[in-house]
Amino acid sequence: MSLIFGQLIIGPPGSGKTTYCHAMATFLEKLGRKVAVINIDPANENMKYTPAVDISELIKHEEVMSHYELGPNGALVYCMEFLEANVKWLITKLLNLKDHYLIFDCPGQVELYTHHNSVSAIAEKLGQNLVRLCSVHLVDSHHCSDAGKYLSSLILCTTTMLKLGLPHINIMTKFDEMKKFSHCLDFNIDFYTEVLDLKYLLDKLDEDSFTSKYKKLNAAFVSLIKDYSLVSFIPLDVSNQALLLQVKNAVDKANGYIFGGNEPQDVQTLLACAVGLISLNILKKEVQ
Ligand SMILES: Nc1nc2c(ncn2[C@@H]2O[C@H](COP(=O)(O)OP(=O)(O)OP(=O)(O)O)[C@@H](O)[C@H]2O)c(=O)[nH]1
Ligand SMILES: [Mg+2]
Repeated sequence: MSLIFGQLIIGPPGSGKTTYCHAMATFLEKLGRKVAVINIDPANENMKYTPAVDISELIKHEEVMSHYELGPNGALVYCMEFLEANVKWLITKLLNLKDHYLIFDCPGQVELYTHHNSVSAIAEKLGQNLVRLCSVHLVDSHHCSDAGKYLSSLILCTTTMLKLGLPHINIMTKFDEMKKFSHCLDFNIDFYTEVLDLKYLLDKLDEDSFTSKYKKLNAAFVSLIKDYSLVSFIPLDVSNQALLLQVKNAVDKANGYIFGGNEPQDVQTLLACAVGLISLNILKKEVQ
């Protein structure tokens, strides 16, 4: 039996998951890969891609809300539990896509990845059926503009990685937007993407009238993140081919796809990557 490889795209609401799924699928297709996007976000509205499998064929978010008189978050939890209970439905659909690379567009409710068990149970079941997944956790780069928000992103990433237990990549999305708030950045870009010495972040938290109230708590969080030392980010702007290539390479290593043989490389795409790399370096210089 052959393995199926893929990515589970997770992250807070609006972090860019659906946009990423479309951009990464298009990028991989240009490189010659056969890709299927699987939508498991029952509240997904504006999909630019056509999903090969859509959870709304199984259960509808609005119907759950009205039938059980639940709010949007409660209904999402119900839908994920329903998908877990009917995981065979999903597996049967995926087995028809054996020669495809899979990209899963997931809901943006972070508790599903930090506390609830259904998503990790579904991923585990897929793993038992030879689907090799890497979780790709998207965080909006806007969080770098505030020390407290950045710290909460680091905690979110660490908790999610530990809870899901999958090979994991963190992505800082909307990197093209960095220029807009570069005046609010306390450090250079590498500090945020490589999660450098967090002692400096603590100093910034102490300067803020709100976060300085929680000195001991901040220090405990920072020491936890340092002890696990699991978090770093790959920057991404979906319109930059070089950055998409960087993400693709990291994910291919993480889920083991690179060991599955060669794929044709489209020359135009590789050229666009080179141009993208130059524009990234220009952006980094502009922001610093
Ligand atoms: N400038 C910029 N905007 C982006 C990028 N990626 C996504 N966006 C924008 O971010 C907004 C949210 O994107 P979505 O893809 O809908 O985010 P999501 O995580 O799927 O959102 P939910 O499903 O509601 O949780 C949209 O307006 C996108 O156009 C990027 O790389 N650069
Ligand atoms: Mg979405």
